[in-house]
Amino acid sequence: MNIPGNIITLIAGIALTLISLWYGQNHGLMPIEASQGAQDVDELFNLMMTIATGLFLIVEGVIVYCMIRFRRKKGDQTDGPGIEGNVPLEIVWTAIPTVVVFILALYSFEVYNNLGGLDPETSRDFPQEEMQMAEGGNQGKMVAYNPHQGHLSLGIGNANADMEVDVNGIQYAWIFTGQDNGIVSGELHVPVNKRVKLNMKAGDVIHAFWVPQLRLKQDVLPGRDSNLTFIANREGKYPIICAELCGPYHGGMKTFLYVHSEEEYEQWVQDNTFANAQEKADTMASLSAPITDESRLQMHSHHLGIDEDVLKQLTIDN
Ligand SMILES: [Cu+2]
Repeated sequence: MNIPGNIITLIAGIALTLISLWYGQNHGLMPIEASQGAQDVDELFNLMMTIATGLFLIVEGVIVYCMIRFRRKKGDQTDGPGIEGNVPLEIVWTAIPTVVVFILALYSFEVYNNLGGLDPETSRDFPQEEMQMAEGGNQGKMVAYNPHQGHLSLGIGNANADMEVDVNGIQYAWIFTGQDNGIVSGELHVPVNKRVKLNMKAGDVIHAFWVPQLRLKQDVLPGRDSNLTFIANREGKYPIICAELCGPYHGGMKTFLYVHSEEEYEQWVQDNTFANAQEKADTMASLSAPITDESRLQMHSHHLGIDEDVLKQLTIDN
């Protein structure tokens, strides 16, 4: 039976589409989603995987087919036919990638926008404020641009948040300071389903704050504040990784994000507020107590083997 070429091409096309669609949804490459917005990112990634799978199968399929179909016959030393130029084919393989790139560009723009990446204050890299100075009547105007207005920011989401945490990235740790509770910690603790805004800065070199489960990554640059706003919607413990080679111990620069239930978070705040306050009180007490000659002597007398009576005599004689 001789099946027409068109039918074979059609069947191969359908099979290719089905395989690509299935693998695009079932690649299992992503960790669990722990934030609102993670799903948008994954849908974009799945679309890219679907297209990439299709392209891979076409390219590899053609190679394998040609290897078998056009294999050199034994004893055949002749050259193949010289084929050159095929305008329709060139139009097709230029047009298809162009369309694919356009779709991905628009779609990724949309996802970035939905995540809050196109917040006017966040997205505009150099806010330019015109400063116009009239020079003597209408002789002319001098226009000055001030590229750094102080509110220059990088990152995703600048909207009002339920809580804000200051993040300092230094070689080789992340330091988190809660803005409303003042708790300083080497780990990030947040309540579930609350909008959290991270105000991030780098203390020395460039770092990158990355939590794969939130599908968020942001460079942290010295001298330029950046921020990340997210809503973690799944309780758990997720790795925070520095994704910028920042020095010899870069690999050790990791910690964890803890997403707590409301009550658990309150408990954590209480526990740490108490610990912090106690520490502060102790420090304050030892700093505020005046050190007199007597108390200093008393401190050292212990080591010198002088007892209380001798000490009293010494200080009174003095
Ligand atoms: Cu780092």
